[in-house]
Amino acid sequence: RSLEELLSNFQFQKVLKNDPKEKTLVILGLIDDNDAIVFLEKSHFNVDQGSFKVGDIIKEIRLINNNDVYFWSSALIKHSLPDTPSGKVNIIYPATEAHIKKYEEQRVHYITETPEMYATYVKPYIESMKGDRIKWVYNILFHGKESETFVYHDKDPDSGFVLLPDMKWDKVNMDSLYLCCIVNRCDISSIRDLNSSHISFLENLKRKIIAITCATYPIKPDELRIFVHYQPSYYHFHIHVVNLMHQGLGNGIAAGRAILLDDVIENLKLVPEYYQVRNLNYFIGENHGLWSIEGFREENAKGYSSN
Ligand code: M7G
Repeated sequence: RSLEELLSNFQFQKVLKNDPKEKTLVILGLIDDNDAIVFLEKSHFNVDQGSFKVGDIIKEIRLINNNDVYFWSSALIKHSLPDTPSGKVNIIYPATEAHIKKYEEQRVHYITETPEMYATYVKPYIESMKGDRIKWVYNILFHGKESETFVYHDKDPDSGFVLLPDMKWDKVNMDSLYLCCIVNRCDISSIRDLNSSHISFLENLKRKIIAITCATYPIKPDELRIFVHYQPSYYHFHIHVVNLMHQGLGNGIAAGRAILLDDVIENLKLVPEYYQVRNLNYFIGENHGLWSIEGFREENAKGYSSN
């Protein structure tokens, strides 16, 4: 079904999140009795320094007030597709309970995950989150889905990967450049599976990601933030490649979520089993599957009572 058709059948149920800073709105609704999530994001400005004229982008303007040297107004900004979109609309349909929970406004909690907590609760949880939930990943890697947008595809089953535009990027605005690198190998679910035997694999990925990204887009190596998430939403190893200037990703680059790929490599060089032996600190929302596991919550709380 087409995007337009899905949107015209969308029946509003409730607002999941409305973020004034990010200028995003996430709404839950129904399409033919199935849950659907619509994610709306207002675009930021795409400025070409060479030819930018502020008058050209204002369609209508109304003064609110002025005082001394200060003028403030409401305005309608000119937009057109495909080069200057005014927004980005993502739909998840049909949406599962897990999707709804992920996007819903929720309280967050700080977690200190010990290796024991990982073995007892997190690893089994990760196993349960594979299968259908990462179907989109296998579609990309093995079934040609989105292949028309691939920036690069190395098919080697061990060292290979796909580099492609992330769903979060409008593919127009370089300031918000966002690529996703998904590795072909299926044996790394998260950083907990990495050890020193992966160093050359990761270094090779890093080198190629930078070379390819900078050869394809007008961006320099020192303008990229290359990182992984812990916890990620999807447990098949992938790397986020984002313009350093881009802050508008909610919690995506926050301390307690994002870990620089360089830091991962450095840590593995220092301690071969770094990600097996240490506690990992991060935050998760109350809707996260791990937070619903009583034993996991109790173990986490113990860490606080012993301080
Ligand atoms: P993550 O760290 O597992 O979770 O990253 P996050 O979504 O909480 O950041 C997965 C990344 O894959 C995110 O940056 C998503 O925007 C991106 N992504 C997710 N899906 C379902 C797709 C997809 O179908 N296609 C593409 N191109 N990117 C996706």
